[in-house]
Amino acid sequence: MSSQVTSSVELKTLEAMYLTRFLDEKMTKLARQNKGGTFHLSSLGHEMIGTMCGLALKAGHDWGLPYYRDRPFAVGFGVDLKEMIAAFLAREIPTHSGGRMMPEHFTHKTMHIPCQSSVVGSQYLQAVGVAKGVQLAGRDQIVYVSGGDGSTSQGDFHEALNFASIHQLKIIFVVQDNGWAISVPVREQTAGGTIAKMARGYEGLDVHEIDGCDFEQISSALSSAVKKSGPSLIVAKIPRIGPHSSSDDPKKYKNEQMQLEDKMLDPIPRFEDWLQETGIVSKEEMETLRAECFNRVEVAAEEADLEAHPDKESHATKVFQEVPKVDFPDKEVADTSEAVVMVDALNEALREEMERDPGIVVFGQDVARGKGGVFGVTRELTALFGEKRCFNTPLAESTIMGLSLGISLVEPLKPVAEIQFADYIWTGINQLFNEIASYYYRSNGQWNCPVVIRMPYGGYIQGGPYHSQSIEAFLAHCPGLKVVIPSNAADAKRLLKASIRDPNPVIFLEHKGLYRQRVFCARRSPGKDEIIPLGKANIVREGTDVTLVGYGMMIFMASEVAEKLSREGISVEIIDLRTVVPLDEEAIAKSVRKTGKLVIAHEAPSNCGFGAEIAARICEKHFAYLDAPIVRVTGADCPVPYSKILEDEVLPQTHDLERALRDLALF
Ligand SMILES: Cc1ncc(C[n+]2csc(CCOP(=O)(O)OP(=O)(O)O)c2C)c(N)n1
Repeated sequence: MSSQVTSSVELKTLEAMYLTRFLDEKMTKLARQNKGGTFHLSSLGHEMIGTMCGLALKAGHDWGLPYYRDRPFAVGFGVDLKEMIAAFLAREIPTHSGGRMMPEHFTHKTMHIPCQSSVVGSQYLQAVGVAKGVQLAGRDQIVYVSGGDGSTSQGDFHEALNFASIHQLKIIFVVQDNGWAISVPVREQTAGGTIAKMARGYEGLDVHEIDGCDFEQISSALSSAVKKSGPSLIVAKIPRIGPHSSSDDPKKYKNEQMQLEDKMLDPIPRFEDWLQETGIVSKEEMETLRAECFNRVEVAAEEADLEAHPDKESHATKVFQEVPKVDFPDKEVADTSEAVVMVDALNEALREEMERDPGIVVFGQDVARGKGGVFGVTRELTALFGEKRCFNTPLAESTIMGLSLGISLVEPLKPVAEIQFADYIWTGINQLFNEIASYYYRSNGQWNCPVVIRMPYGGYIQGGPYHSQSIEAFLAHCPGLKVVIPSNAADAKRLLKASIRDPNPVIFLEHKGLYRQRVFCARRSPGKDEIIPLGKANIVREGTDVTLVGYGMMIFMASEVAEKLSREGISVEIIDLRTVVPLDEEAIAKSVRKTGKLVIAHEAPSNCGFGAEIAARICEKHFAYLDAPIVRVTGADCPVPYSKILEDEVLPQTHDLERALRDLALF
């Protein structure tokens, strides 16, 4: 480095470190003044490693996913001071979250800072997703992600290193190891005392173990990581000076000597001494810079305080992004072509959409090449569209979900991921519920996650407890997710297309028992441009005596029953919801107004099942139209067992539906 350049980098670093320190001091004061923000996480001790990483990258070009203690990165990356303080005060500013997120969870779309959450460790897989997206899009951008030593105990951290190493992604992982996770010391957190030892096992990952308060060590590790085309991990040892947060008292777990030792390691005086000793910056220059930085923070705080608080009427807005209205004649077009089963209709939908939109990428376990998924839904997609657009992931559901989120942020990419069985989504549920679902809301509409997650679900195939679950009620309970369940081949194709074109996260549940069901489910294949808007139920059969509402397998079974009952003079109206979120409540209400009687059917257990939600809504708003109690026909409140004899007892059967419908009709 020439002395000219060196001097400029070092001065910029010092400036960013001062700004960070003064921000922390100001925020500590503001937290006591009841101006909107009360919770503060200081970055004292972390200033040098964070700011230097921010300064090494280009905001708006490269990507930053800094964790909550990494305000230094945000300052180095160039986030506006006023905006940071306004976010701290929970104000309604266009960037960040508009008061929806705690202030240290940075986000800024144009600067390429995706919306960070409170979940320790979840950022790593999202960053890997962004880096994979960058690689797929053929861009020359670097992805930075940071976390504390505690976060490396999360499985997501290891999944992220694994995926980044397999795919040789251009990503820099920075672990800011301050030796503590709140009150837990690193010896109780990490076998071997440092994550660097373990991480060296990931082939293709460069690991740098450095003193995170040493300018030269950071410069050297960073310049190597920035130049490398693959992944790097920098483990930077630093002190955490002071409490974990404004709610913590370090005296409960650090004695005075330990606290003093942390202070002695303060990177600011240490850097100042070094700059003076080397003659790069004089004492006077430093003093001038320090005073300037102090003033800039003071001015920014005054300006931030002028920003408005969020409008209380906006509290439940931006849960979903608006979808442009589609006008589709919801009628089957007469066609003589041969009927296709659901699995083929889904494969056609994927092929046609991938042809239409080159941004679509398909991934999951076993989805690629000859196998094409354990049910064959993604067959031939790799052959048709190449390895980049249909690829296998490791056997790790959290990876699939975090990857989906990250890739979806790299426009114009559109992830369509597969979870092999809905029963296995649980290890990925943190990324789905805590991250993907609320992304649009948390970022105040700055970012959306246009992901589609396909999952085979449901019983009646002797799949036992782990290949039979119907999980729609869990999913529907989480705000921000759309949940789609087709009951026949034509709907499956048109709904999958609608899901892919939707800007919101959509969970697409495919009933395994219907995949190859021909008698009831096969349909002529809909045309390329046919879609069904999500949230539009289908009147499968019109009737006047009793309404049956269901989805998936229940529609097939209820149709058989309704046919039989019609011969006894009982007229059943069947409503296939097709999507449980959004729910076509009006279609149900309209039918109940006509029949006065309602049976709700699903194979999931009754306790807190989706039927309870439908029943509650109808009772709340349409009670006056009911001529009889609402009846639920559901699975038993127990897991789905393997033996056919036991499974038949647990899952609703046609005779259960028949009894319920007949009894209610005669009520
Ligand atoms: C998944 C999860 N578990 C627990 C918490 C509560 N929590 C917040 S910060 C923290 C400690 C994190 O320590 P570390 O990763 O070392 O970072 P540091 O705060 O020391 O910088 C904990 C337990 C959380 N936010 N997320």
